[in-house]
Amino acid sequence: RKWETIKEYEDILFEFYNGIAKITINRPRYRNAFTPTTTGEMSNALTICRECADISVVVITGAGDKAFCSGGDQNVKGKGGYIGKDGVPRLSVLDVQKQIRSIPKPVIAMVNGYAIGGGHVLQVVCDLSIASENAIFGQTGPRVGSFDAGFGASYLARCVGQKKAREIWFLCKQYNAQEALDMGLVNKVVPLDKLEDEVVEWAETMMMHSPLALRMIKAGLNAELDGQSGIQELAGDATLLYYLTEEAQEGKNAFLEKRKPDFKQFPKFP
Ligand code: 2NE
Repeated sequence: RKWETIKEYEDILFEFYNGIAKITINRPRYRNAFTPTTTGEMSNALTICRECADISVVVITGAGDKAFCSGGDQNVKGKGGYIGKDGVPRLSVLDVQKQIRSIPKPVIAMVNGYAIGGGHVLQVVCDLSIASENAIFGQTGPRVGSFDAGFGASYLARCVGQKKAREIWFLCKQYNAQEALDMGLVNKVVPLDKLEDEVVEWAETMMMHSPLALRMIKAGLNAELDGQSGIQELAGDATLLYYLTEEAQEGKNAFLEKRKPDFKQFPKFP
């Protein structure tokens, strides 16, 4: 399988193969911990994934065979957030989480090792997670002076249940891939050397299905949980579909032609 580089970055690899864009956090020296540079680049890549019609499925993973992502890089954690090259503290991984959730295409976490702390939350917010047998999952926040009370708590609880989510956060234990599968944290576990094949197979299966149907079901599943912002996403998709109709075009045409619109010509479905 030949992955082609979409764009060169400092901290991530961004590659394309057969409709699939792969974002790889490329800091194996630090178990793929992220800095503001890493998350800024991920945001940029995800924006490209959203805009590019050739990209149908997004895969997020980590370089090497030890870690998916170990969360925020503790070397640059300062007062108020993670300090970037501009000296400003930020929590920009939250923007990455929001993008993963709102991009109207399936996002698969290819969990190839440790998914810990903010790295664990990243796999939680992906639509699907496929893990290798050596993957290890867990939160560390309360042990290292951090927490993610957003998607990292509420969506986690939706996946594994309230009791288990509280256990994961309060005790900061680590869980192996089989335990993760059993509690509904991931969709499937495969040997490490089969991981990418499995992920590509899942992506190719989804690519045979209607992209608009996948988009609407993702928005619907999110809307149930995301309050007004989730409804806004779903409503935006409804508007997109409405704009594809002759009925919506008639309103605009009538305005531009300075006449009364004739909406009676369009069928009203029961
Ligand atoms: C990931 C884990 C369990 C791996 O353990 P192991 O034994 O396989 O590797 P080791 O020796 O701990 O790590 C290898 C090197 O990577 C660095 C280590 O310091 C070590 O460096 P050297 O000793 O060789 O110099 N490294 C690993 N993770 C790092 C990190 N996150 N930042 C900087 N350097 C890191 C084990 O390494 C581990 O537990 N890592 C820390 C996990 C963690 O606590 N992450 C932060 C959680 S908070 C967060 O991510 C967050 C949030 O809660 C809310 C918003 C945003 C972020």
